[in-house]
Order: sequence, then C-alpha cells, then structure tokens
Amino acid sequence: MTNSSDLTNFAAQIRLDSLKTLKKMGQGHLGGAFSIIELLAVLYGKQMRINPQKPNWSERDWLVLSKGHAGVALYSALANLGYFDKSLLETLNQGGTTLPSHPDCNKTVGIDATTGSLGQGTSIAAGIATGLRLKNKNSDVYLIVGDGELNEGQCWEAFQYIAHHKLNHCIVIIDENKKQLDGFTTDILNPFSIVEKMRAFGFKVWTAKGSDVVAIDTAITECKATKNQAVCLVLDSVKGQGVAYFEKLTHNHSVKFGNPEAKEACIAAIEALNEVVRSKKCSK
Ligand SMILES: Cc1ncc(C[n+]2csc(CCOP(=O)(O)OP(=O)(O)O)c2C)c(N)n1
Ligand SMILES: [Mg+2]
Repeated sequence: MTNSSDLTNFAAQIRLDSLKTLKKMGQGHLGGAFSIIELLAVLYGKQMRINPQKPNWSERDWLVLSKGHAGVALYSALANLGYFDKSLLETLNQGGTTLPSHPDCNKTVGIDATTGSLGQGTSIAAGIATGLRLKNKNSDVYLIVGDGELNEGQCWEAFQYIAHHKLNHCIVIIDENKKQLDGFTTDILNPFSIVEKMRAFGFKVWTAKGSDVVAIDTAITECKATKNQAVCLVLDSVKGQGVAYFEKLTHNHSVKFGNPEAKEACIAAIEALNEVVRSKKCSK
C-alpha cells in the first residue's frame, strides 16, 4: 500500500475486525487496541518488510507489541494480510484457540514476541535488535509501548540500553493515549513529558497524531533514515480512537458489551465501518 487512502482503508478494516471480534467475545481491551490501529496499518500496510507466506523469513522486520493487551488489533492486521484465516478471530481467547488475548509467539503465526506482562517487551525488543546486529542483518524491530506501561522500571533500563548501543534499527514507539487501566496517567502516576524524557535518555524523538497515517508514515520513514542515534516516535493518540462513543467513554480500557448502551454503540460503529470499507473498495 503506497497511498494514504489505502492505509486509511486498511485501518478501517482492522478497526472493523477488532470490533466484531470483541463483540463476539462480549468484552475486551478496546481502548488500547484502537489507539494503535492507524500505526499498525502504516507498519503492516507499508513500512515493514514482511512476507505473510513466509512468516519466519530470516530477512523480515520484527514487531514487539509490548502492550500485549492490544493483541486483538494486531491479530486483525495479520488476518487481513493472510497470516492466518480470518475466521480464527472468532476464537479469540476461547479454550484451545491459537489467538490468546495477549500475543504468544509459540501459538500464533506472525507473532514475533510473547507479551502481556507490561515492560518485558522492551527488553525482548532490545535483545532481538542486538541479535540482528550481531548477525549483520538489515532488519528493523518495531517496539510498541503503552504510556501507562512506562510505570514499569524495566522500560527505562531497556531504553537506556537501546540508546547507549545506538540500536537505531529498534524503533521505539510510545502510544501516548493519556490513560492507563483505571484512569488518566497524570492522575495515577504523572509521566510528565515523555518526549523530553526520551530525549534526555539519548533518543532522537518524533511525534505524530495517532490517527494521522501520513504523519506516522513520515515519522517512521525519518526514524529509519537515522544513523548513529536511537529513535523514538511518541504517538499523540486517543484511547478508544476512531469511534466517538468509545473515545468519550470514561472507562474504555476494557469494554463490556453486555451494557445495552455500549452494545448499541458497537453495532452502530460496525455498520459505519462496514460502510467506509465498502465505499473505499467500490471507489477503486
Ligand atoms: C506487569 C503488569 N502489571 C499490570 C498489568 C495489568 N495491566 C494490563 S493493561 C494495564 C494498563 C496499561 O496502560 P497503558 O500502557 O497506558 O495501556 P493502553 O492505554 O495502551 O491500553 C495494566 C496495569 C500487566 N498486564 N502487566
Ligand atoms: Mg495508555
């Protein structure tokens, strides 16, 4: 996908499939999944060097979803690229599934790292990036971290390591959606300026609106072109991004669709997203 309308359409498709999957399950981590959907569309739709037919291709780029609770969005992206059959999405987190709610690289084709215990993905990505450098590989590692996740000290150890070793092929992306599990990050543990902190840690830092595929794409291209310094993109995103009802919902970390209002909003959003996806397909 090379143009922004294809990427926007891919994002709508990922959001649609994520929402249908969560509705089928009756509840799930909607907020943090939705805030990274445009990012995933840019990465998997354009920026990453991947081959869904050869998921373990040795020259591929890697993605570590350290905020593993957003797994549903990653699965929806992978299913649309053909890593596995889309019908599998309906089995999310059910007994015997290959799609656990949090990603597991031993269970799911296309998943590069097992995550869910917040913080740990940062060290995993640093390790993968080190291994790639030692093997003289030309692959990039995309590390997606939540803003609440930054409460984990492990993140800062890994960032210091990435910056010290100038692992510029490990692109650190922080999803600053301003909320964590039970409220605003500023109320729970104030992160102050994430951009300034990452700069102080030695990173070259970009920012982009989490909903803006063009801005994200431009920032990632510039990250990839940087030599001799660690790179970081801070996403200015909205928890529940892309569906007004869920953006405004106070407790949108994990949404339950048993609540009639949420269910109604979900059905309306599915209809609207279906329409977006259909109309874009027709206009081609
Ligand atoms: C080590 C660890 N502690 C606690 C949790 C429970 N937990 C899951 S998501 C979450 C909040 C994460 O907030 P943030 O990183 O901002 O995620 P997002 O807003 O993107 O959903 C917490 C505390 C966990 N998964 N791992
Ligand atoms: Mg957050």
